[in-house]
Amino acid sequence: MIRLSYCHQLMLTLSAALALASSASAAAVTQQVLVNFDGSLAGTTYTLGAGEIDNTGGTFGSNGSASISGGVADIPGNVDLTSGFYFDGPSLGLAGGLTGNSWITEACMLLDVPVASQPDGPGGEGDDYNHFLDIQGDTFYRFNGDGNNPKITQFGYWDGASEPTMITSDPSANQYHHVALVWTAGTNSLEAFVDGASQGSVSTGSPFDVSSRNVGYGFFSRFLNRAIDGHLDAVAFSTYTGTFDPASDFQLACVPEPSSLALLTIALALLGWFTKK
Ligand SMILES: [Ca+2]
Ligand SMILES: [Ca+2]
Ligand SMILES: [Ca+2]
Ligand SMILES: [Ca+2]
Repeated sequence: MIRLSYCHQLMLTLSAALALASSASAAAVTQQVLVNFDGSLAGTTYTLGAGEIDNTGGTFGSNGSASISGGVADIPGNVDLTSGFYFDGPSLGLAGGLTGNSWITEACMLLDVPVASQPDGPGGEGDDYNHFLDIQGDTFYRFNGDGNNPKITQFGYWDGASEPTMITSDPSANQYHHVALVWTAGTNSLEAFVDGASQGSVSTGSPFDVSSRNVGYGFFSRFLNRAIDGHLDAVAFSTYTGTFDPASDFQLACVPEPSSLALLTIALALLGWFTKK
């Protein structure tokens, strides 16, 4: 069963790779930050692993009690709400900043507990949020328990005067999901995706307000709080020109990696299969 399951995963990976290789991307995508958490943390300083990218000149790093093990980042918001990863947006050096460029921010995220059980801050209703994608302070994909019991999953942005939001279905716990926000600068619109499927889009016609320099993953990097209780297998931030196509333009594929126990089981199963021949 496990061997078939792994083969299935391998086939999915191969077909995804073939699809990427054989079809031209609908948009011209530039990878700006790509982190698989194969690097290392010393304090809050992240050193890139092989094949990883940080076009901010090395500002990608951690905060709070975020840690890395086995290529996966742990975001322990249940014990430290200041935990997460972020980079300095202006250090990308993009003319027009992030409001004036189209971009894709994405993560492979696993929630350790369901959305309804994600941690709350100690200060009452107003801090009952967990941001998993955060772009410069007022553009968000988050869990919101402020007046919502149970918490809702919500994305949107504040443009300085109004804040359109949409509620999406909750990502299930204990399995990886691909989560993404896509900004189209030409129309000032924000679209959310879960596992490649659009969750809708919002726009006020105006760009998002920039109240912070930071682009965050797993927490609210504007105030360095509101962390999730979960794990991140990879995060990526890219800019693009042309028309975004969710079938080809995401940079992360959240295929579950087999655990070392699963790999050992596969190895033993293969050994048994070969020795019977
Ligand atoms: Ca609270
Ligand atoms: Ca609440
Ligand atoms: Ca945890
Ligand atoms: Ca990883």
